[in-house]
Amino acid sequence: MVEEKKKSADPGVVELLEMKEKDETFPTTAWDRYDIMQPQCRFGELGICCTICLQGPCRINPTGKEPSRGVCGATAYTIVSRNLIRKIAAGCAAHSDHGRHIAHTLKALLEGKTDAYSIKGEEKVKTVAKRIGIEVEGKDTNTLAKEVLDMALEDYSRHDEETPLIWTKTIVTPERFEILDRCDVVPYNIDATIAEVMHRTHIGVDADPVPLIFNGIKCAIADLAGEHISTDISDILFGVPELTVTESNLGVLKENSVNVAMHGHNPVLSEVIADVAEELQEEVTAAGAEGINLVGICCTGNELLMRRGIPLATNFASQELALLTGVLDAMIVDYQCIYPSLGWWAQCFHTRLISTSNLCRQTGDTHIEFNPKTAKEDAKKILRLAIEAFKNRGTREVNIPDYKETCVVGFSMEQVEEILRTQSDDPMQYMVDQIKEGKVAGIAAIVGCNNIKTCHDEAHLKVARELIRNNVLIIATGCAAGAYVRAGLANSNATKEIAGEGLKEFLTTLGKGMNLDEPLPPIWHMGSCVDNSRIHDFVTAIANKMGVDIKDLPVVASAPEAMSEKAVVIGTWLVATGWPTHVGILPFIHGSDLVVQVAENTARDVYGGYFVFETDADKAAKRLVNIIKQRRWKLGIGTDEEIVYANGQTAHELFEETEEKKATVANGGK
Ligand code: SF4
Ligand code: MSK
Repeated sequence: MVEEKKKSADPGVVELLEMKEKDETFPTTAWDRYDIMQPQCRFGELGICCTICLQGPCRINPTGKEPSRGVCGATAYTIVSRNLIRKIAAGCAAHSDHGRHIAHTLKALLEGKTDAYSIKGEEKVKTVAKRIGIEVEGKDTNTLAKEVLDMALEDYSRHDEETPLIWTKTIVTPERFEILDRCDVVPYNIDATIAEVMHRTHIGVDADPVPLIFNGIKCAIADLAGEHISTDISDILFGVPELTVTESNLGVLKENSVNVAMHGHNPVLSEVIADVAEELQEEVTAAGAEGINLVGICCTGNELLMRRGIPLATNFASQELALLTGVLDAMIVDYQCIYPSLGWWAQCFHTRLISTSNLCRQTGDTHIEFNPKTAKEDAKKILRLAIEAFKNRGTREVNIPDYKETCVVGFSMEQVEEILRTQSDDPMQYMVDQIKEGKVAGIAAIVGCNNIKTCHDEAHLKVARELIRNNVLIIATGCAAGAYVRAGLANSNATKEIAGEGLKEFLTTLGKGMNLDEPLPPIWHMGSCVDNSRIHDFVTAIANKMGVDIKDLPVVASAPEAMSEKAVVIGTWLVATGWPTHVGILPFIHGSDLVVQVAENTARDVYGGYFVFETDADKAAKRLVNIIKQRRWKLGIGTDEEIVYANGQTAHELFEETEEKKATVANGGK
């Protein structure tokens, strides 16, 4: 008998899925549809199907037999590279458009066109202004914010090709900027870079995989800028996240409340919803409910969790199941990672699916277009729909899984510095010392999505646990962070139960420094997808303090359950800024050995970062621990413990062999 594949590591999700199996009237879940989809197209998986022009679809025979070229003559490496960098461009477009929308909201505020917002991050205005070279002295907050805004918008619209993006030049180490500049991958305009990828990949333009991939890398650097702009301006508008203790998982839904889930990525509307919810208490009471219970899903959820302690109900893969509880009265969606199935799921329940961006309409939705000028009225209108839906719940069975975990969140860069400052006037030096002493062996950024191809959340948990045991501090964002807060890995118990001795000591000392009775968690939740900029800033600050580059630091990145095009672009800039980056789902590039070689090896020579493709989470975790040990050793801070690879070769031997090869190449092969 074939053993059924485990669907989720979250017991609440498993409980709901089992319940769903018993009732055929429920709509299909992503897991059902994945099964129905089998077998998935092998050409697509390998990235060797091309639909760029209408002469296609063309697909290349991966065995080397005909067809070896598309109708136009494109080979596998051209097709794979073009498909890949179009994904990068799509990811960059999503992040940077999000940044633009936040910037436009700040613009509306500064022009007096909305009363729904204020500048909550006054200090952040100054720090961003200083970083990008604006004179701060003698200027009031609004004047400075306007100057920051103008420079941010200029990064989307500059025409001088010689001037690099401000949000690239001012956020990377000097050495990294030089590497990027040397490789000609420093963008001058975010939108123009996306356009360049789309142009270059049009039929009959670039067929050479090397410039194609370099163009993809340039677009990924533009993406990092777009993400950073999103984070900076969100912090300016909504405040910089601070340590907050709250709870997460489906058990945060409340039977007797009006439950409203906010799902997507952009906090511009959800922040206003949170602001006005209490104003409707009378209407809520009249409807027979105890209150409005706001919860989050995916990255809008992460934004609300970080800034307001609003609980995260669930993450990407399990979004449909929030409706299955029978108590979700409204699901408010902005954009990105919204399953198109939610429209018909909502029709099967009493839940109102409310779309708020004309970019992201759903069949079966109620659309209330969000407008900064009418944000408060829009927010109330939406909440009143939820109250109406509560009244119409009827007699449907309530199934709220009894699972929720305490989580400590809010690890913005500013908060991290404040925590470290409890130990030293030079916070980053303290962090560097902890790394040098080996209490913190290294840092792992675990990011990205869920992917239905693998057991929901399981790879996130496996990779993190192994790293934590090995004294690696985890910084997390997106649905990876969503997995940790729901599974109880983002609290002090996780430190006490699984952290290695050095890491435990470090986190306990910091907990005491913050006047807490408990250690800090071993996983520092840094926010949403765009907040990978915080991850970049933290590690860049360490690199700058050490006087090295990220490529020299004992750091690794991992997207154990990567799914979206945004994950592809994030992985690409991580590699291009020096991170060894594990991906637990095979991207669609294995139809070209050349492209795989570039991702796994050539990238390492050029950028110091490289991809590690490994679908087995246990193996991946061990490899990541080894990479950290190896980098420590190369930096001269390693212990005497030797790293031995599966082939019996030691790290010292491998290093010497690599150096020898480099010398031979430099000698012209002699
Ligand atoms: Fe086929 Fe070339 Fe058109 Fe792609 S661009 S669909 S390979 S003819
Ligand atoms: S929501 S992009 S599934 S992290 Fe940011 Fe989660 Fe990935 Fe969407």
